[in-house]
Amino acid sequence: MADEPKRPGFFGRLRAGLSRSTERLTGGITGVFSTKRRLDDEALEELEEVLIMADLGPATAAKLTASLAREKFDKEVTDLEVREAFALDIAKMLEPVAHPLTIDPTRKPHVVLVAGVNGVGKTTTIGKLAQQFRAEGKSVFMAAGDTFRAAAVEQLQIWADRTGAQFVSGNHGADAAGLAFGALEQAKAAGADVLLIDTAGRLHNKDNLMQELQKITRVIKKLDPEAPHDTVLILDATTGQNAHAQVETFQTMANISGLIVTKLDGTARGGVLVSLAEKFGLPVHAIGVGESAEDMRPFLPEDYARSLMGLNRDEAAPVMEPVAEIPEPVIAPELEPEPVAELIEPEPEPVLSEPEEAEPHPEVLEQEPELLEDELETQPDPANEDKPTAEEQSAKPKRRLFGLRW
Ligand SMILES: Nc1nc2c(ncn2[C@@H]2O[C@H](COP(=O)(O)OP(=O)(O)O)[C@@H](O)[C@H]2O)c(=O)[nH]1
Ligand SMILES: [Mg+2]
Repeated sequence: MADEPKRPGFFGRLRAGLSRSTERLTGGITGVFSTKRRLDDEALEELEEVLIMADLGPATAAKLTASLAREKFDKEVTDLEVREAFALDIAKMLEPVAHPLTIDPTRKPHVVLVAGVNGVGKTTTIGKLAQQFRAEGKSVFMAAGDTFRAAAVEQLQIWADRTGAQFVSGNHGADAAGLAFGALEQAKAAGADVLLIDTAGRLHNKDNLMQELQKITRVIKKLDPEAPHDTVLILDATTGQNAHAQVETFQTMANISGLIVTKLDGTARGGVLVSLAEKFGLPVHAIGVGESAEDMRPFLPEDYARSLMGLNRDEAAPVMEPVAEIPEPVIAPELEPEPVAELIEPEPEPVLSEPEEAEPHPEVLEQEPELLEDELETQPDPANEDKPTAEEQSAKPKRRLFGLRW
């Protein structure tokens, strides 16, 4: 994969994937600078709004406009100059978090635990990772740890067959930690390079989910005290700022070591990656820009920033042609995201202080087959996905005078 970014068309694919995000941003900026205009407080404020509406978050938006003001306040600027300046600053913000998922060849296997809410793309990402590692000549094991969803097990099996990975699964509802333990035993015995562990994104409640993730970690440590070597949280970019709540919640459950952000092709919310980088500073290993094995890109900050701002890769010239619309991704109904109510709107009190936590974790989880009511909750209307939420609307910057604000 190291050479892949140089392949012709790679940047074009990223541009196409990010087109909806790019359109929202460049459309907004061009709206502010339809003609050459002096960069005054009003223009800065309008720019800040554009950035917030494109999911960069209020803090990042304020930083970007403040930096622009330092350079160009009171000067005549064009939308191209503004986009160039933003792209430069965004690339700088993203630089510290861009870390590919590196497999340590001395570990046999290097264990990667994959976590995240249902529907964010965990299983698909495991397939894409397996494809990448197999192409590098590595031997890969997969553990189907989402044992309650038959479709999830079958889906992973298909990826294993497709990529030539070894597949380890259990009976319906089998204990995920036991399964992971068995998979690690087998992978060790086979001298495999990588073990990818899929997990459930939804159990009966957040405590069950936390216990399961913690138990998987605890149990595999019996075979390898350093495992899992990576615990990767998968985030769906279409959830916008809710991704922040998911990072916070999962950080209380597991020692999240890095992120992979998926579905950047299906959303105008690509700016969320910048706000995630700014807020959490967690490594971003890769991004998903489509459903197929080839649609995972290493995360390259400059390419990402320039794509987002509708700029070509290496030169300052803008891409003048309108960004092509790409079709909505087709999501199989049974695999549609099921956002978890308490993950999307985390309760104010910390997870660990909840009363159930006082009890020791049972070694074997008591898992009931029934779904809880909140599991049947439906997804927020995807048609509204690109519309700013009330919260985002209220995050609009307040008008202040130059000198106080910038
Ligand atoms: N457009 C698009 N779809 C994706 C991407 N990653 C995953 N998906 C789709 O999202 C749906 C849910 O993915 P899945 O891997 O089953 O999520 P999981 O529940 O977290 O394991 C599937 O239809 C995937 O094909 C991506 O980067 N782009
Ligand atoms: Mg899955």
